[in-house]
Amino acid sequence: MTVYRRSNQRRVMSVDKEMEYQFHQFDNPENSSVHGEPNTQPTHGGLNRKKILGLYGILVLLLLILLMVTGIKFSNLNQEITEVRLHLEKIISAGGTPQQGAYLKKLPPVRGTCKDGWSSFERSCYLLSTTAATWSKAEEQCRAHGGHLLVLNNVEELDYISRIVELRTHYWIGLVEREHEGHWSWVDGTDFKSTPTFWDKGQPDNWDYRENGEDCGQLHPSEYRRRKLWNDADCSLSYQYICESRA
Ligand SMILES: [Ca+2]
Ligand SMILES: [Ca+2]
Ligand SMILES: [Ca+2]
Repeated sequence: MTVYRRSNQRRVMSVDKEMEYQFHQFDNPENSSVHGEPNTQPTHGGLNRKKILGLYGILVLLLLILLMVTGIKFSNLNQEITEVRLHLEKIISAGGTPQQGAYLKKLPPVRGTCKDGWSSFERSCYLLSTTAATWSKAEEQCRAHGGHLLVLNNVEELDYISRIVELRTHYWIGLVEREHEGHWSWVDGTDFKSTPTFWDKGQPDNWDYRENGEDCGQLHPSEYRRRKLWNDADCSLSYQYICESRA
Protein backbone atom coordinates (compact mmCIF):
# COMPACT_ATOMS: atom_id res chain seq x y z
CA MET A 1 0.00 0.00 0.00
CA THR A 2 2.77 2.40 0.96
CA VAL A 3 4.64 1.58 -2.24
CA TYR A 4 1.44 2.15 -4.30
CA ARG A 5 0.80 5.60 -2.62
CA ARG A 6 4.41 6.77 -3.28
CA SER A 7 4.08 5.69 -6.89
CA ASN A 8 0.81 7.66 -7.24
CA GLN A 9 2.35 10.75 -5.54
CA ARG A 10 5.28 10.70 -8.03
CA ARG A 11 2.82 10.39 -10.97
CA VAL A 12 0.73 13.37 -9.66
CA MET A 13 3.91 15.49 -9.21
CA SER A 14 5.05 14.55 -12.74
CA VAL A 15 1.64 15.63 -14.21
CA ASP A 16 1.81 18.96 -12.28
CA LYS A 17 5.29 19.70 -13.68
CA GLU A 18 4.14 18.85 -17.21
CA MET A 19 1.14 21.24 -16.90
CA GLU A 20 3.38 24.00 -15.53
CA TYR A 21 5.74 23.54 -18.49
CA GLN A 22 2.84 23.66 -21.00
CA PHE A 23 1.53 26.83 -19.33
CA HIS A 24 4.90 28.59 -19.78
CA GLN A 25 5.05 27.48 -23.38
CA PHE A 26 1.59 28.97 -24.01
CA ASP A 27 2.38 32.12 -22.03
CA ASN A 28 5.49 32.91 -24.11
CA PRO A 29 4.55 33.12 -27.82
CA GLU A 30 8.14 33.71 -28.90
CA ASN A 31 9.25 30.50 -27.29
CA SER A 32 8.64 27.88 -29.94
CA SER A 33 11.62 25.66 -29.06
CA VAL A 34 10.86 22.14 -28.26
CA HIS A 35 11.52 20.88 -24.76
CA GLY A 36 14.07 23.45 -23.64
CA GLU A 37 16.19 23.66 -26.81
CA PRO A 38 17.61 27.23 -27.27
CA ASN A 39 15.63 29.35 -29.79
CA THR A 40 18.04 30.97 -32.26
CA GLN A 41 15.60 31.62 -35.26
CA PRO A 42 13.19 34.66 -35.48
CA THR A 43 9.58 33.60 -34.97
CA HIS A 44 6.51 34.53 -37.10
CA GLY A 45 5.34 36.90 -34.34
CA GLY A 46 8.71 38.71 -34.40
CA LEU A 47 8.71 39.06 -38.18
CA ASN A 48 5.14 40.44 -38.23
CA ARG A 49 5.98 43.00 -35.55
CA LYS A 50 9.00 44.20 -37.56
CA LYS A 51 6.90 44.43 -40.74
CA ILE A 52 4.21 46.46 -38.95
CA LEU A 53 6.84 48.81 -37.50
CA GLY A 54 8.42 49.22 -40.95
CA LEU A 55 5.05 50.02 -42.58
CA TYR A 56 4.22 52.45 -39.79
CA GLY A 57 7.55 54.23 -40.36
CA ILE A 58 6.89 54.51 -44.13
CA LEU A 59 3.37 55.86 -43.47
CA VAL A 60 4.71 58.54 -41.10
CA LEU A 61 7.37 59.51 -43.67
CA LEU A 62 4.75 59.79 -46.48
CA LEU A 63 2.52 61.87 -44.23
CA LEU A 64 5.41 64.26 -43.49
CA ILE A 65 6.22 64.62 -47.23
CA LEU A 66 2.52 65.26 -48.01
CA LEU A 67 2.36 67.95 -45.32
CA MET A 68 5.51 69.64 -46.68
CA VAL A 69 4.23 69.65 -50.31
CA THR A 70 0.78 70.96 -49.26
CA GLY A 71 2.44 73.65 -47.16
CA ILE A 72 4.63 74.87 -50.06
CA LYS A 73 1.64 74.94 -52.50
CA PHE A 74 -0.51 76.83 -50.01
CA SER A 75 2.29 79.36 -49.48
CA ASN A 76 2.61 79.95 -53.29
CA LEU A 77 -1.18 80.34 -53.65
CA ASN A 78 -1.23 82.84 -50.81
CA GLN A 79 1.49 84.89 -52.52
CA GLU A 80 -0.42 84.94 -55.82
CA ILE A 81 -3.63 86.07 -54.09
CA THR A 82 -1.70 88.92 -52.43
CA GLU A 83 -0.27 90.02 -55.79
CA VAL A 84 -3.72 90.03 -57.47
CA ARG A 85 -5.19 91.97 -54.52
CA LEU A 86 -2.42 94.62 -54.74
CA HIS A 87 -2.97 94.93 -58.49
CA LEU A 88 -6.73 95.44 -58.00
CA GLU A 89 -6.14 97.98 -55.24
CA LYS A 90 -3.84 99.92 -57.57
CA ILE A 91 -6.58 100.06 -60.24
CA ILE A 92 -9.25 101.11 -57.73
CA SER A 93 -6.98 103.77 -56.17
CA ALA A 94 -6.57 105.31 -59.66
CA GLY A 95 -10.06 106.76 -59.01
CA GLY A 96 -11.73 105.12 -62.00
CA THR A 97 -9.39 106.78 -64.54
CA PRO A 98 -7.98 103.93 -66.63
CA GLN A 99 -4.17 104.07 -66.55
CA GLN A 100 -1.99 102.47 -69.18
CA GLY A 101 -1.90 98.78 -68.28
CA ALA A 102 -5.30 98.91 -66.56
CA TYR A 103 -7.89 96.72 -68.21
CA LEU A 104 -10.89 98.20 -70.01
CA LYS A 105 -14.26 96.59 -70.66
CA LYS A 106 -15.38 96.04 -74.24
CA LEU A 107 -18.30 98.29 -75.19
CA PRO A 108 -21.02 97.32 -77.64
CA PRO A 109 -21.12 100.18 -80.20
CA VAL A 110 -24.21 102.42 -79.94
CA ARG A 111 -25.50 104.04 -83.15
CA GLY A 112 -27.28 107.00 -81.50
CA THR A 113 -27.89 109.77 -84.04
CA CYS A 114 -25.10 108.46 -86.31
CA LYS A 115 -25.46 106.83 -89.72
CA ASP A 116 -25.98 103.09 -89.99
CA GLY A 117 -22.77 101.22 -89.13
CA TRP A 118 -21.27 104.18 -87.20
CA SER A 119 -20.88 104.46 -83.38
CA SER A 120 -21.82 107.47 -81.30
CA PHE A 121 -19.70 109.04 -78.53
CA GLU A 122 -19.99 112.61 -77.20
CA ARG A 123 -20.44 114.81 -80.29
CA SER A 124 -18.79 112.49 -82.84
CA CYS A 125 -19.56 109.41 -84.91
CA TYR A 126 -16.98 106.72 -85.62
CA LEU A 127 -16.66 104.09 -88.34
CA LEU A 128 -14.35 101.08 -87.99
CA SER A 129 -13.34 99.89 -91.45
CA THR A 130 -13.43 96.19 -92.20
CA THR A 131 -11.09 96.52 -95.19
CA ALA A 132 -7.47 97.66 -95.34
CA ALA A 133 -6.00 100.57 -97.31
CA THR A 134 -2.89 102.76 -97.45
CA TRP A 135 -3.02 105.83 -95.20
CA SER A 136 -3.93 108.19 -98.14
CA LYS A 137 -6.64 105.86 -99.48
CA ALA A 138 -8.05 105.49 -95.96
CA GLU A 139 -8.25 109.27 -95.56
CA GLU A 140 -9.96 109.48 -98.99
CA GLN A 141 -12.55 106.93 -97.90
CA CYS A 142 -13.29 108.86 -94.71
CA ARG A 143 -13.68 112.14 -96.67
CA ALA A 144 -16.06 110.33 -99.05
CA HIS A 145 -18.17 109.49 -95.96
CA GLY A 146 -18.21 113.15 -94.91
CA GLY A 147 -15.53 112.81 -92.23
CA HIS A 148 -11.77 112.34 -91.80
CA LEU A 149 -9.42 109.84 -90.19
CA LEU A 150 -9.79 109.73 -86.38
CA VAL A 151 -8.46 112.77 -84.52
CA LEU A 152 -7.86 112.03 -80.83
CA ASN A 153 -8.68 115.24 -78.97
CA ASN A 154 -8.48 113.86 -75.41
CA VAL A 155 -7.89 110.74 -73.32
CA GLU A 156 -11.63 110.04 -72.94
CA GLU A 157 -11.98 109.74 -76.71
CA LEU A 158 -8.95 107.39 -76.90
CA ASP A 159 -10.36 105.22 -74.09
CA TYR A 160 -13.76 105.05 -75.81
CA ILE A 161 -12.12 103.96 -79.09
CA SER A 162 -9.96 101.45 -77.16
CA ARG A 163 -13.18 99.83 -75.91
CA ILE A 164 -14.85 99.31 -79.32
CA VAL A 165 -11.94 98.28 -81.57
CA GLU A 166 -10.71 94.76 -82.30
CA LEU A 167 -7.82 93.90 -79.99
CA ARG A 168 -5.27 92.57 -82.45
CA THR A 169 -5.83 94.99 -85.34
CA HIS A 170 -3.71 97.95 -86.49
CA TYR A 171 -5.85 101.02 -87.33
CA TRP A 172 -4.73 104.11 -89.25
CA ILE A 173 -5.67 107.35 -87.49
CA GLY A 174 -5.52 110.97 -88.70
CA LEU A 175 -1.94 111.55 -87.59
CA VAL A 176 0.67 112.42 -90.21
CA GLU A 177 4.19 113.85 -90.54
CA ARG A 178 3.75 116.04 -93.67
CA GLU A 179 6.57 118.58 -93.59
CA HIS A 180 9.71 117.35 -91.90
CA GLU A 181 10.72 114.63 -89.48
CA GLY A 182 9.25 115.18 -86.00
CA HIS A 183 6.52 117.60 -87.22
CA TRP A 184 3.29 115.70 -86.53
CA SER A 185 -0.12 117.10 -87.40
CA TRP A 186 -3.83 116.13 -87.27
CA VAL A 187 -5.71 115.79 -90.58
CA ASP A 188 -8.54 118.15 -89.56
CA GLY A 189 -6.14 120.99 -88.68
CA THR A 190 -6.41 120.54 -84.85
CA ASP A 191 -3.20 121.87 -83.27
CA PHE A 192 -1.06 118.81 -82.44
CA LYS A 193 0.49 120.64 -79.45
CA SER A 194 -3.00 121.12 -77.90
CA THR A 195 -3.69 117.38 -77.59
CA PRO A 196 -2.09 114.79 -75.28
CA THR A 197 0.22 112.22 -76.92
CA PHE A 198 0.08 108.46 -76.39
CA TRP A 199 3.07 107.00 -78.22
CA ASP A 200 3.81 103.35 -77.49
CA LYS A 201 7.13 102.50 -75.85
CA GLY A 202 10.03 103.29 -78.22
CA GLN A 203 7.76 105.09 -80.74
CA PRO A 204 7.85 107.07 -82.97
CA ASP A 205 11.01 105.36 -84.22
CA ASN A 206 10.77 106.22 -87.96
CA TRP A 207 11.93 102.66 -88.61
CA ASP A 208 13.87 102.88 -91.86
CA TYR A 209 13.85 99.22 -92.84
CA ARG A 210 11.90 100.40 -95.93
CA GLU A 211 13.06 103.46 -97.85
CA ASN A 212 9.83 105.34 -97.05
CA GLY A 213 10.51 105.58 -93.34
CA GLU A 214 7.43 105.93 -91.12
CA ASP A 215 5.36 109.13 -91.36
CA CYS A 216 1.77 108.04 -90.63
CA GLY A 217 0.13 107.37 -87.26
CA GLN A 218 -1.78 104.26 -86.23
CA LEU A 219 -3.10 102.49 -83.13
CA HIS A 220 -0.99 99.53 -82.09
CA PRO A 221 -2.71 96.19 -81.48
CA SER A 222 -2.59 94.79 -77.95
CA GLU A 223 -2.85 91.48 -76.17
CA TYR A 224 -5.35 92.78 -73.59
CA ARG A 225 -8.12 95.37 -73.73
CA ARG A 226 -6.46 98.50 -72.41
CA ARG A 227 -5.71 102.01 -73.70
CA LYS A 228 -4.45 101.80 -77.29
CA LEU A 229 -1.08 103.42 -77.95
CA TRP A 230 0.33 105.05 -81.07
CA ASN A 231 2.93 103.91 -83.57
CA ASP A 232 4.40 105.60 -86.62
CA ALA A 233 4.24 103.30 -89.66
CA ASP A 234 5.03 103.26 -93.38
CA CYS A 235 2.17 105.21 -95.06
CA SER A 236 2.26 102.96 -98.16
CA LEU A 237 1.28 99.85 -96.20
CA SER A 238 -2.40 98.80 -95.98
CA TYR A 239 -4.16 98.66 -92.61
CA GLN A 240 -7.74 98.99 -91.40
CA TYR A 241 -8.68 102.50 -90.29
CA ILE A 242 -11.08 104.56 -88.17
CA CYS A 243 -13.12 107.48 -89.57
CA GLU A 244 -14.61 110.27 -87.47
CA SER A 245 -17.38 112.72 -88.39
CA ARG A 246 -19.53 115.21 -86.48
CA ALA A 247 -22.71 113.75 -85.02
CA1 LIG B 1 -11.99 113.57 -82.22
CA1 LIG C 1 8.91 109.68 -89.71
CA1 LIG D 1 7.25 102.85 -85.68
